[in-house]
Amino acid sequence: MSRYTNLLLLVTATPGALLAQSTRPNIVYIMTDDHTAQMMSCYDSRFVETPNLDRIAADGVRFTHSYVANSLSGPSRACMLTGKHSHKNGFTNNEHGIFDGSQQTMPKLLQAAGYETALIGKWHLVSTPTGFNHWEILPAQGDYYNPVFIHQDGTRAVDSGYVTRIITDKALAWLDQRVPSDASGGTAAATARPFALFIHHKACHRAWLPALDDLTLYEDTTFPLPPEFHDDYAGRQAAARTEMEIGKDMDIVYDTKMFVSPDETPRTRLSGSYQNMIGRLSKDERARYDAFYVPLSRQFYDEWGTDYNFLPRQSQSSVDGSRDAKLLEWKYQRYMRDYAKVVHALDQEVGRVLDYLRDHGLLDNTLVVYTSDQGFYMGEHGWFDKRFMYEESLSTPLVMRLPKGLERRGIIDEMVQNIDYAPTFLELAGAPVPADIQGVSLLPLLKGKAATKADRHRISHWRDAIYYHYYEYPAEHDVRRHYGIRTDRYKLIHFYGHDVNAWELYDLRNDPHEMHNLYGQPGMEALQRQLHRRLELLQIQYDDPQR
Ligand code: SGN
Ligand code: CA
Repeated sequence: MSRYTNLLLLVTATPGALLAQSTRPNIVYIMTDDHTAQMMSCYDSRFVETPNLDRIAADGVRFTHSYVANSLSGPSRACMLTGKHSHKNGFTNNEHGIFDGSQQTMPKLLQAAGYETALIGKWHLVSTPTGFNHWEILPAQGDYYNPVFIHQDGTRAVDSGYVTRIITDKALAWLDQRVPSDASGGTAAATARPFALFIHHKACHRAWLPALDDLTLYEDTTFPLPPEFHDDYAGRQAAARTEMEIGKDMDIVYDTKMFVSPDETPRTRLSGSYQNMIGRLSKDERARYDAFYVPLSRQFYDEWGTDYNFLPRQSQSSVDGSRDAKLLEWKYQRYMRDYAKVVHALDQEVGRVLDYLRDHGLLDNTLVVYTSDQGFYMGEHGWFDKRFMYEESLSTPLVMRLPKGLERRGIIDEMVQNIDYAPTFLELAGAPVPADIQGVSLLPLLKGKAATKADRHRISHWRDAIYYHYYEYPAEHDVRRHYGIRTDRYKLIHFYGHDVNAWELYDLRNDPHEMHNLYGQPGMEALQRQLHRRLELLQIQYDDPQR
């Protein structure tokens, strides 16, 4: 048992204290898919309101420099589960990866330390989950409407309703069966074993399908364009060659849902995959969906005609301010509105989890983590999707509500990464952190006044740079493979393989939107040398053979 856990027992074991308070802290880890900090009001007030997510930050801590190691679903999840970079856990990309479930993982180590573990929702690692006492997962990406779940006995069954709500229902049902109700009618006490519950949402992944109750939200909102929306990608080869522009790559039917119902004259190609998604709705549900979308689609095709090339191949930088520019902005507004609606449901469902924990006397003895598998572009550089080591998708939101004994509150500015969650949870559980885990425990940052001399030493020697490596190319969206280093001020990236071999260097203080690649510019020689050296040292430290 760690020194911290001993301290916790001492502090909380007052007469009459709930059983829950005298046990090791529970962990509720909520991870969403593609939810970016720009769309969370405690990070960015421009676009949406997320009162429940903000509640976690207001009562706890908010990390301002939180990053992933590989900005893609499966790889990010594998980093989180193992505390190791992709080249060490073996799951480098979604397309060809099968997670080796026989390897050491944090849930397994928590189990060995006496925790009961459960996983509900998106898994995306192909192999059967290991290390969980209970699991119910979506197959692959899963569906928004009436989704199928895979159960532990291997059976598959459809659950009726909207995926974000169903995942929450299942998570609360799991908690219910392990929290016996208190016969005296008072607050229920947890069973003696602490738990770690992993709630992995599908929201807000493409194609951003809202709950039917939320279809009309944000329809009166006109979202401001991000300043670098009309990026021309000058000096950035990989950025110029990607396929994630709202203008040329976002599909009118699949992404912005301008579907004309099959009983009408089909005036545009019908996206099969989109039909599969709304095809899951019951007749009545579909009527509600169509009541909102069909008039919008009619209006769209009336205005734009049916022979218009909705996917102009030219970069939006060459959009001339007339018809194309208008269509481009229209697509951006539809994208933002749909994404905002999906976030709304997410926020409400996270609120339900917080209320449940409060109502069952569990909140004070539970670490609640809210994060995403990566960030996302909301029109920055004219893009949607992620993958790049640029700020919007390298970052991931991270807020935590802390159990008693961890007294830190407010903003935490240190650079943290998703490989840090495993050692954090292990240290919190009083379990040893194996030496091959590459992340570092965040616990010293969370203790506040209770920080020991050793903790303060760890904080004053905190990492001053993070390492990143993305592998999925050739693949959808055409983002070239790259690795790089981010320090508090600079970023050095190497795009490699296939048709690209290019270095990029950014001064994040003077160029926060990463528009000016300084690599090879006069005067950059010394800085470049220094960053190359630091990058190499990180690759040696993490033992990445790709260097
Ligand atoms: C799907 C999406 C992509 C997305 C990947 C990876 N296309 O393939 O836009 O980048 O997932 O996302 S879709 O046509 O199926 O919507 S991840 O978050 O799972 O890594
Ligand atoms: Ca994702």
